[in-house]
Amino acid sequence: MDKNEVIKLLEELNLDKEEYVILSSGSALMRGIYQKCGDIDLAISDKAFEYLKEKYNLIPKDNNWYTVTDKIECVVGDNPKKEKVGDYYLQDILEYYEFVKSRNRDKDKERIKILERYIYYKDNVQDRYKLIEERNHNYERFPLYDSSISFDEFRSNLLESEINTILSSCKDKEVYILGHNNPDADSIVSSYVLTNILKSMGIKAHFCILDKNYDYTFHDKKLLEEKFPYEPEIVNSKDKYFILVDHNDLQGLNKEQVLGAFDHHVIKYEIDNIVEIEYSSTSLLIYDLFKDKYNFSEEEKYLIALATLSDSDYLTSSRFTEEDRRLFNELDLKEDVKELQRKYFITTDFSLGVDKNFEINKKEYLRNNKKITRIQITSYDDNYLDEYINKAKELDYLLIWVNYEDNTTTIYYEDRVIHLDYLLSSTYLVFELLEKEKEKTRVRSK
Ligand SMILES: [Mn+2]
Repeated sequence: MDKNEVIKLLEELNLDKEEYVILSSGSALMRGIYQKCGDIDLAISDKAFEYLKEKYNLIPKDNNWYTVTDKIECVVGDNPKKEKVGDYYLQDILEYYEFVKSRNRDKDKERIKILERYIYYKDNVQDRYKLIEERNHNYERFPLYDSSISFDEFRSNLLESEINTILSSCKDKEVYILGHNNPDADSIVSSYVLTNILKSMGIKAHFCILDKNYDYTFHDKKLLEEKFPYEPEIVNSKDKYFILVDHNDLQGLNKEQVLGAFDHHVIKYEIDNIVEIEYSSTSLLIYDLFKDKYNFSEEEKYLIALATLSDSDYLTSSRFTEEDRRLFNELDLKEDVKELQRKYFITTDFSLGVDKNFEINKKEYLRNNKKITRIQITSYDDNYLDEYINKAKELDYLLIWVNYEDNTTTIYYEDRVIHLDYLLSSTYLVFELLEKEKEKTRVRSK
């Protein structure tokens, strides 16, 4: 069953939502961690039990468990730790995680990994985005975690083990550190700096790009040409091992070739070992992870600062949090940010025409199993906005139009135009916003 099927089943059951908690794999499914589950387990109250007894032929099993239908089982009198997510109470995710671990089944290994990532990622994002929420209106990003268990130790252990797994898999190998297609400053600097860090640990690391589709993106071409004095090795991907930076999808590589990834984008679940944390740049993430273990040179810090400027739209992006600012300040950039922005922040070149700009600015995303193509336009006015909305309408694309003069954002998606009085350049945050808006409309039309 997928999530919709489970919701349908629960609605048919017609129980008061206050009277039950969805357990086990169903709770992971409802959070979007799993795509499917076999059946649903519910912990129900005595009241719900009385109600179900009238309606169904409950078949008793061990320990107060009952079979309700071939798809639903329930337990009475169990009191699981719970969390409200959307309309439903779900079993606390840590409790479920401990349960899966305790089963100690080989086939659960993949699940455990997915759960660990979710737990780490969820809490982490929540912390960091609280700041953004306060700044940019109050739409909830994630359900609040109301557990009394502290995540801190759990998280740092998890992170440590993920890093160690990646590092130990590099032993006795030549490892190529690779940014994403059409690399930007963050990809290049992350790749360069991580290469240096790994080398200092005795790993044979190579700062590289691939021989195809690895022209520097036009956004950062000038910045890289003038400020970045190194040339990556241009390599063929055949028979090589890679560590990815600034992305975590395979982009044509084989899964076996990829030892791990350091990234600040949403996890795509295409590779196994990922250190993914929401920083405004991967370079800044790498700096924070290794600053106690590696002595960053002044030049490396300078490059990390530039990459962070580029990835955060010169510190204006909603991704640039207070925590990022604190780290950024440690880098001790001696140049004026505004001046750098004037020189290197390249907005969309409208002289290229709408067709060309749609071609070079598009990026594909997979969101809730749906492929979405998004176009991002940066500008200092809205002169061409209508023309670009029309084009997005024609192609059925998501358009994110960011105006850096007025600090406004216009979003077009599926026949809706949304104007925001703040900058929102992160596609991920735009998805969240759109889903929230859609949810609101759904509730209203009920
Ligand atoms: Mn980046």
